Amino acid sequence: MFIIGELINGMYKDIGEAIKKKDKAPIQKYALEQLKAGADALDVNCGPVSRQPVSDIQWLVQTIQEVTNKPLVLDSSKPEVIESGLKVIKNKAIINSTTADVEKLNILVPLAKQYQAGLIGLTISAKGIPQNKDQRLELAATIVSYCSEQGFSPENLYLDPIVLPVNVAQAQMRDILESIHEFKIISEPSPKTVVGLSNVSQGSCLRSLINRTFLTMAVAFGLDAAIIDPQDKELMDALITSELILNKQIYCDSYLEAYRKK
Ligand code: THG
Repeated sequence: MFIIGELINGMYKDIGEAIKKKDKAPIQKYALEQLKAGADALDVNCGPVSRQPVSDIQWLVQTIQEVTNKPLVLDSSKPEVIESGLKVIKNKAIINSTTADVEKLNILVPLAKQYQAGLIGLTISAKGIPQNKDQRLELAATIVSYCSEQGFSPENLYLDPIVLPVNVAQAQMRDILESIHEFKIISEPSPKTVVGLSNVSQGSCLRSLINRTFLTMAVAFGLDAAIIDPQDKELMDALITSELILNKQIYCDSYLEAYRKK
């Protein structure tokens, strides 16, 4: 599993404050702690309160790059914010995200090619969030065919079925999971799949249990990457164990420690 740490997000109070005050220490601390806990990449999101996201994202990218050369996942719904982040990036970039709308694809696919970046494609369009897996698959196929027409390989594309909170969209959970498998067979080579895991438990009690149960199930449906809190140790243990069960990790009595030492 390609693990993307979710914690550098202005929606968190301390990160939001640090961005406002341009205080590097908390940002660099969260970056290093997430990597130490097992993150392969870091999501970078200025959050809903940032008033100048175009410059804030540059400050975040530069601040994080001072302490790591791991990939950065530029998370914004605004293409101008993504482009601004790309201008200062030295690490590998993943664009988070495009939708299936041609206006967005027209901007973000060329940018991904220009910067040799990965691209997350949300299966959403101007018409809103799909209500079933047929609509999800149709939007996924739109994104894949646009990318292949532009010569952007599906191996650099991460399709996201958009995880909804279980407390409001319980009836959709099975479709979301099945979509993960369906996305993998759209093209050859396959696109990759990703989810923003913590969405599933927003507004619920027992958040950590819901997160790790959903992630374990998603692993069984073939999930490639996840935006998660890597500092949730029980979540990481469940993730490692689900990969063990699927024969993606070699068994030994101390497999959890063995995985973490890698
Ligand atoms: N897909 C993609 N990118 C995404 C998402 C997705 N980026 C953002 C988000 N969803 C993933 N990241 C988070 C980060 C935090 C939370 C959920 C998803 C979260 N935060 C607490 C909350 O809202 O309750 C904040 C608590 C606090 O303020 O301290 O749950 O789906 N491609």
